[in-house]
Amino acid sequence: MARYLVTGGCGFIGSHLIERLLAAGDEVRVLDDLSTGKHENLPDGVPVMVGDVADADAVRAAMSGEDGKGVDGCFHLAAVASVDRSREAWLETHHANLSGTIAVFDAARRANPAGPIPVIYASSAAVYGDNPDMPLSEDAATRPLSAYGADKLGCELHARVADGVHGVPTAGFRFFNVYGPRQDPKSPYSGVISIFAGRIARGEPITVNGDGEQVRDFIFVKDLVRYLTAAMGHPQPGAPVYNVCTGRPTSVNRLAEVLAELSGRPLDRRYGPARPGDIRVSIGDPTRLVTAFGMSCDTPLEDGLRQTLAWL
Ligand code: NAD
Ligand code: UD2
Repeated sequence: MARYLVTGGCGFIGSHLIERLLAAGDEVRVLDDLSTGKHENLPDGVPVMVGDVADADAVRAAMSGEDGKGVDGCFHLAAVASVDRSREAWLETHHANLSGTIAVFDAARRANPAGPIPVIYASSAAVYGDNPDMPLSEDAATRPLSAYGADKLGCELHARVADGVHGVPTAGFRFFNVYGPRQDPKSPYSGVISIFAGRIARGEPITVNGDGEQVRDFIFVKDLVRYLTAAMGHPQPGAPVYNVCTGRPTSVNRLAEVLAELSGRPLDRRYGPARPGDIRVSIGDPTRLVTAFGMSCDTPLEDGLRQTLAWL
């Protein structure tokens, strides 16, 4: 049994990670400012410290614990997870997304008298920006277009410092488009699957931005969290980063049709203007991920969508 801190643990991905850690018999505590996360996402009894991940004292306190028991590692997921929010509130999201990550690395280097503890953190496919070299391998050029993507790339650069200068083992995961139960269907900043699923299930129209032929690489959340726990079990030197993706493209139009079919509802689809700066094609190459961890993101899209619809 190990003890972990999960920053952003009250959020969508964090709550699935915690479910997996608890099922494995691990002990978990959470640091979250509840800006988008909710207590209800977690089972009773998980200690939640409400605080800002960019507040160095709060992160140190969360790592040392109210009972004085330190942690064996940190999963760092806290961030403002929205490209749109990073445009509206540039400096504020930068504090959470980059300063918050440095605060975590900095606390990790002193968290344990026995030595630095490992940090497994969330990066994003947004680091690739408009790179057209599909499918994107981790060696593809990074050209972020948003403050969100720039800060995630900054996290990866500081992870190299954490590892090389301070001896903090890290692994970064460039999530592509993640979906599944507990992704908030009501938030305008949420992912397309939760927005469409929620609206179709309520019998409301959906709006497709542009012609709907833009494609994404959708990852089911339960597939993703297996990599996070595997990486914690085997920390590697050199601050590695991994795509988390399937390599399979799905267009927004196709997604809408499959969701309508699975929910047994008619599809009321309207076309609106293309979203400014929307990426046309985003597909990852999962080779490095599969080679390193010996497992692929294998939940078929329709199965993942069924589980998402069942949760609504
Ligand atoms: P989420 O919004 O559900 O979870 C983020 C959590 O962080 C929330 O509980 C929120 O309250 C908390 N948080 C935000 N700012 C904070 C702060 N300053 N201090 C403390 N807590 C704070 O989003 P998610 O989809 O679960 O995202 C988790 C991680 O994965 C984020 O780092 C995000 O950038 C990354 N990511 C998500 C996707 C996706 O498709 N969902 C894609 C790429 C990367
Ligand atoms: C996702 C992540 C983002 C970042 C990025 C990496 C979410 C919410 N965002 O951004 O954090 O990691 O990937 O590249 O997961 N769409 C519609 N109608 C709607 C909503 C969306 O047509 O009502 C379209 C949208 O214009 C886009 C596609 O659906 O073409 C996916 O949009 P998204 O917001 O789910 O995700 P994305 O790829 O912009």
